[in-house]
Amino acid sequence: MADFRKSVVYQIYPKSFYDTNGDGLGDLKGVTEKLDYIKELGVDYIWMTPFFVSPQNDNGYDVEDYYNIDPRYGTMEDFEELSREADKRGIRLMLDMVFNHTSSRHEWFRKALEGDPKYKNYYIFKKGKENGGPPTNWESKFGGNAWEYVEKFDEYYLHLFDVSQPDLNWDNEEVRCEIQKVVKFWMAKGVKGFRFDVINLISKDKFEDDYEGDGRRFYTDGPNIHRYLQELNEATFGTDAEIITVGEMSSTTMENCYQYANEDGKELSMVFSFHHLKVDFMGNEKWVIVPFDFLKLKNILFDWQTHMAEHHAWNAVFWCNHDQPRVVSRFGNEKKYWKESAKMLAASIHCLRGTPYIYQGEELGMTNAGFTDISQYKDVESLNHFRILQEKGLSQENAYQILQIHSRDNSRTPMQWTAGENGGFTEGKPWIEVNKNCSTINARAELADDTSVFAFYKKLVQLRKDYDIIAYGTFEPKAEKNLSIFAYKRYYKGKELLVINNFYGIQTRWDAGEDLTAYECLLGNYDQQDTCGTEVVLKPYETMILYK
Ligand code: TEU
Ligand code: CA
Repeated sequence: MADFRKSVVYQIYPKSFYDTNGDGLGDLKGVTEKLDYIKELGVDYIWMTPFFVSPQNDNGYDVEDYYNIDPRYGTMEDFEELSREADKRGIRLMLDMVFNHTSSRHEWFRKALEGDPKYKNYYIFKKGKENGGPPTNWESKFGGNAWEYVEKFDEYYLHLFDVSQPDLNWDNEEVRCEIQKVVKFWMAKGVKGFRFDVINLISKDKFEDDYEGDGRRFYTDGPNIHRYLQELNEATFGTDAEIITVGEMSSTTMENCYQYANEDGKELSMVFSFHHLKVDFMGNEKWVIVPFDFLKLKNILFDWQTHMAEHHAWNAVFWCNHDQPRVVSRFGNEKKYWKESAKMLAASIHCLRGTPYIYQGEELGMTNAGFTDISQYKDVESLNHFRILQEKGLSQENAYQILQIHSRDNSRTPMQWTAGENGGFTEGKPWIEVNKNCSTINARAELADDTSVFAFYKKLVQLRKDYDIIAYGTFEPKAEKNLSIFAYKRYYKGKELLVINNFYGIQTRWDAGEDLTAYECLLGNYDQQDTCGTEVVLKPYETMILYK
């Protein structure tokens, strides 16, 4: 049986992974072709972001048909081939299910707009305020009000994301049955994992104006959320012990995650939470430039580590995904200590208690996009906020600086396979520009170099297989107040693991408070570890995984 605690998941954004037919878009055949590469890394699961039929306003997170594959990505035969080939290599597939909303082109929404009452009740239509204007002041995550007016009904529909992504009405039992059907369909195809997109937003509470925020407190971790998840679990994936699930939890609370990801298995296997990735925001506002708050980052991760364990709940641990900037550009130093910091960040997260996720290209140390012109950006959120920032009075130059740091396109530039044209991603014109640094950062070069970032990730994945302490050990925070060191211990069956990371480019000294000579170093990013008695001197961005 699959033990998700001993597994590592590799995330693929198919559009930017590998293009086999020269149309500039990655495709399913491209994933199949690169399976040996993924196998080489040693991961157990591939999470594929949505490849279902979609107008692609939000790169597939706007699903038009849950049962069919977007022809741009390939055919059902291509999917079945991918599934078979992955299986041969012992790799399982995890699909990305977007059930908070559909595309406005989904048949259900089209029928709703035609006035069919059955389908209108699949979505959330409301009258506006008596004095005019939308039902509530809630904001869409992609900017602007979250309600769209439909003249024909003199009503508004809710869209927490783009206007082309109407929210489904989970309070309608028929909707919940439709969702169950979709999950069962893909289970029957042999899928062994599901990631559920913004799943904690499906149960809406009161439809009231929010005078304190953007409305999220009225729909996040809502009143029926646990009931709906338990129901979905019982009716679908809960019947197959081999299936693993992860919920993407937007602005969630830890208390709710104790239940979402409890080992009682009633809801999900694990959760993505994002609090540690808001340490370079101002509150919830991401369209600002502030240096990341290291102490906050550390405290948040340590809190989740400690309390989730106390409540028998399991984390997904990660730095990167298709919505986040590249971690080496964000918390590392891509210019001066690119390799050192990429490895340090990898080790610091992979030895935590949780299932690690690697986002395509992270294992190569890929960096932010470096785009300088709006024509290079493709993401709906980036394009909207570029406009909104300037409407708020920011200069264009300023708006560009913010995008360069926070845009989701930073992680969506194509995989860098070779130093050749377009990084070997496509023989056509890529849908989004390839990062120029593919000449030095690319898979071919790194596969041939046993000191590469790739080689380091591969070792980390293997360590999880070789040392049960990484998967099962208890967690203890260290150096909590230290301003540059991120250190922790794990304990399991009389063994101890001590992970020490320097998050900065300045050498630093730390007293571990215990004899370090008793440890052996399992993995580090420098040839030599400078320890003496209880003291260690950490070089710039140094990491060491010590074991006794
Ligand atoms: O993202 C959920 C989400 O709210 C964010 O990660 C979002 O991109 C960010 O808060 C905006 O600042 C999921 C998907 O991962 C994302 O790609 C989709 O766009 C979104 O849901 C809608 O389906
Ligand atoms: Ca293609």
